[in-house]
Amino acid sequence: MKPILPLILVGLLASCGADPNLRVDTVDPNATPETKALFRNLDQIRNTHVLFGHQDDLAYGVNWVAEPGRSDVKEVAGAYPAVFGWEIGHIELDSTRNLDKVDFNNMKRWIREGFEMGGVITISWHLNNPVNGASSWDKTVTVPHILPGGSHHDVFVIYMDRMAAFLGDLKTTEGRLIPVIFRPWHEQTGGWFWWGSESTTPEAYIALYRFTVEYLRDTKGLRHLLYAWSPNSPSDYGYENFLVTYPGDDYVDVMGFDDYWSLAGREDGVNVMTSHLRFLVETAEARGKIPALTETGLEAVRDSTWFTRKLLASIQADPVATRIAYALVWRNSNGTVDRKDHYYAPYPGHPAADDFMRFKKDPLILFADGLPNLYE
Ligand code: BMA
Repeated sequence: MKPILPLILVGLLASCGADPNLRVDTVDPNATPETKALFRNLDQIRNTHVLFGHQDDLAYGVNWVAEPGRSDVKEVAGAYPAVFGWEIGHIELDSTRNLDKVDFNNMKRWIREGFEMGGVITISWHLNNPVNGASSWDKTVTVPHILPGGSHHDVFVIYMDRMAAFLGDLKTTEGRLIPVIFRPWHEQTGGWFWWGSESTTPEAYIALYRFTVEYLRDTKGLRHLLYAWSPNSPSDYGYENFLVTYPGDDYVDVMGFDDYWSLAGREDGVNVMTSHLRFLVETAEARGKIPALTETGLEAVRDSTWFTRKLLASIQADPVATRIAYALVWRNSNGTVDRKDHYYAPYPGHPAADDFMRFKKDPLILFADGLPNLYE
């Protein structure tokens, strides 16, 4: 007789991926109770749902800027996103607005609003180059000069201090710190940022990432951060190289990648994305990390069924792939004050609006209106 039960058990364990002896804790062992709860709850909820996220959702949309309560996502789908992405590039310059002209005081308020809706806050940082003042999209070799002992370390520390002050000021009206998934140094396997593959070695990159975590956690004592690490799409470098720039299990809570390419029209795109997500989930689970599709989208949503037939289809095609915690699409730039046709969620009247409503209704997908309490 075949040993059916043990096989089922082995199968179950394998499907959960993780080593049963794995210690699963946050990078910051002293994180606030709400931050630890967010980590645990994201890890739970991903077994049954995928949270939908949108960058800069409350700040502006394709046809409006800074109007209270507005959100392109809500105006099409009837609910706010479950994950709110924000960008703090230029906080390091002491600027009042970020690199996309979003006022930082407004951003703090919108972050509070998103949190009070029960949503998840994640923050990226396209900071300027501390050595030459150029933008993030500068390829000068920089990282060795800003690490401890480097010629521009002091400038970098000023940048970090300003950034940390902003993060430390994200509080509820009662003064409780709002948990944040901080996602610095993203897309480093792409060659376009000064911390990217054309300008750093994996060793320097890892040192930079670790310095950042240690500075925020140990020097600044910030207790409300989860740390996300997200290289580019594995299509760029192959699965075998995914962990080459991984800062290590002690430095990462959320493991993801940014992928705008797989679902941008190639014939086999859905299969490619499914395979990437499956790989991501298995890799993250084996390390006790939370897998997430940290950035994706199709610019101007040029395919009217992209949300169901590309994004949702690629997640649903494999039960392992469905165990990502969230998928976030990028911002809906306002064409009059910012880039034209640079938007990733539909707005009312857009050809992809109906499909986006179908996406919202799928039982797998959660927007803010369907969230349980993630902070308890
Ligand atoms: C990029 C683009 C830029 C923007 C940056 C930071 O991918 O959207 O226009 O400045 O993100 O938000």
